[in-house]
Amino acid sequence: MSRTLIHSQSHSQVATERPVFVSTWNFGKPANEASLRKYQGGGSILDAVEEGIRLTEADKSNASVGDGGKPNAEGKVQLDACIMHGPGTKAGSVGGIEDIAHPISVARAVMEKTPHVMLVGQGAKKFALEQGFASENLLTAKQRKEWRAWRREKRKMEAGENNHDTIALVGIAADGTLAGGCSTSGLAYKMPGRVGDSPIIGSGLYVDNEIGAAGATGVGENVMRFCGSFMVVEYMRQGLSPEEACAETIRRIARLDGRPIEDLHINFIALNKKGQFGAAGTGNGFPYAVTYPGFSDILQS
Ligand code: SD4
Repeated sequence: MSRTLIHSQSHSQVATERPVFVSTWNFGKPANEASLRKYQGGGSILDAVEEGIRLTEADKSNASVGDGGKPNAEGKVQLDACIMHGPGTKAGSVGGIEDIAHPISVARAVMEKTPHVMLVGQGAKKFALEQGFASENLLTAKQRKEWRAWRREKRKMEAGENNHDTIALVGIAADGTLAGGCSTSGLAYKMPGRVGDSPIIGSGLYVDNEIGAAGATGVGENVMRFCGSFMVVEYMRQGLSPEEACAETIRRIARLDGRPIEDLHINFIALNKKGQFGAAGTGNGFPYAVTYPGFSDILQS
């Protein structure tokens, strides 16, 4: 197995100020900035994480998160999300929820208002409606048109096409409290009922308040079989830097999976308790966003 195909920085960088927000892809930057504003306005680190992800969910031009996301094979948008709060290792999650624009907030409500961690499908929607979330059609005209074209062609959507751009966003507060969230419409034109890694605690996201936090994006099937984000955090616990923990997780997944690393299409971000951050991915440079007071930019793993 080639190590050179894992794209990661040579050194994990460290934020000089708190709070710090780290998230996936270019669209992570405005999300991080919304998180920072929320925090600086008096919100908790959990409020901040939720706020940043809500910004991405509300962006109709983003075809892989929230409103405007690509639908499943039957033309229905089914969303996955989870949230974690470091103190007490609290978690909430929704899988395959329909017609609700902000699954991250439903996940938070599951965490805070039920004795459970995860609700799925109709049960998740029923709970959201009871909590006062509005039911709305999340399939935009553009996505409907593209889905119809896809259905006509009966084309298989290949992994690695522009069909999987989840937001995972993790943050650390001034007092060291960690939180994180993850939200996605999942793989485009997925089988109805298919749930990926994103709402699965330990796969699409993991937050350990003693060590750090990690999140994933890419082909969920290649993350959730390995508890990918949990693995990243465990490597940080063993002393690896965030960037090296992400890269080592990818190496281990590739070794166990057996396929060439470039066929896996997975990426991880990580942030440790010291404010060091890093990322790694299997593609040709994975953009991720880092924001803290006085700094906000998109970096390449
Ligand atoms: C999934 N991991 O449903 C998600 C998709 C994704 O970047 O991350 N896209 O498999």
